[in-house]
Amino acid sequence: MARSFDLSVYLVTDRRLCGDRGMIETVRQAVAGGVTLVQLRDPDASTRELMGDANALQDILRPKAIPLIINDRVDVALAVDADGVHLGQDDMPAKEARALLGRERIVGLSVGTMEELRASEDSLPYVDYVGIGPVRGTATKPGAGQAIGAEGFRAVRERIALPAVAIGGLRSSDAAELLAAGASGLAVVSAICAAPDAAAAARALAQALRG
Ligand code: TZP
Ligand code: MG
Repeated sequence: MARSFDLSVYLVTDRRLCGDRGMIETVRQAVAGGVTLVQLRDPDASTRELMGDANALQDILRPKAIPLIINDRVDVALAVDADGVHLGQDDMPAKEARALLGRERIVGLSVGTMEELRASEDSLPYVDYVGIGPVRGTATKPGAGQAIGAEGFRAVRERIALPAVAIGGLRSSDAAELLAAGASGLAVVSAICAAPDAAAAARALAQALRG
């Protein structure tokens, strides 16, 4: 369906965690370390800020053919010609997002619990991958819900016939357990954004995921 993508080292941005280095420079360094996909996530940004950030990220990511996914905002993804969107349970339903974005773009969906899985049944045919979590406790997203652990990840993952990325409180040391539970990769915010050396943090994840 969509263009090819690699979920293994999936960076979700949070500019509040990037410090003086800034979000764009953090992504530049993380890309040098081996990030395979970037999701621009900034619920507090204005539409203009989001578009500006997306354009700046595309300058870094396009030459390396690393997809840029926009969190929530189908309109922004279209306006900047991003590679796709990542939708939460309260965002635009995947069916409508797919109709707007076309077959080529990537549509991801967050599914954290069995209840959310049931609620997603109509959406999954329009989705390319799912994000499952929070696997561990996380301070990055207040209200992310109860941590489900690797076993909770596996239980949801087994019921979805799509690639799945694990998210929430994850570090490179979690890679082996989650790969064994069926993850295609780890989606991280603080493990890279809050790391003093974002390139080294991304490299450690890439190495752990390669096994
Ligand atoms: N969705 C579920 S948990 C989460 C998001 C965006 C935040 C994960 O952040 P961190 O810092 O990797 O725990
Ligand atoms: Mg959302």
